[in-house]
Amino acid sequence: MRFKITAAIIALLGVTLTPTVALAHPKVVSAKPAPNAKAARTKVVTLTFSERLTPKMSAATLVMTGMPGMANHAPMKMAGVTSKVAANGKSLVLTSAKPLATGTYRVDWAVVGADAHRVTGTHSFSIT
Ligand SMILES: [Cu+2]
Repeated sequence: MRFKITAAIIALLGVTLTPTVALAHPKVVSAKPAPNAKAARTKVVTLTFSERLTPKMSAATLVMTGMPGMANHAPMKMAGVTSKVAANGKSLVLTSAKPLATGTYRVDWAVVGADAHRVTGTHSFSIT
């Protein structure tokens, strides 16, 4: 419970404190797993943005940034992960062929919204 509240506050701060470059740029409004969450094993990561995305110009990659018992884990791009804009037009869905192993991960995303500018960002979480 305490963790969920902390995660919610962190998520809220992240949204509030993100500098606004221009009002029209897409930004992440929700994510599953949530930002910095310790999530159960999954094959799917979903980032939902504040506006509709241009599917052809919007994609993400998944990078493993840490593994239990392995110090100085170099960021490793995960093979077998695809990304796609969902039917709602606002969610970018990453799907892994295999359930993600225990460790820490970072999504590197790049999307294009209504104003045609490319916007990039990252989203971090861990799998327990
Ligand atoms: Cu723009």
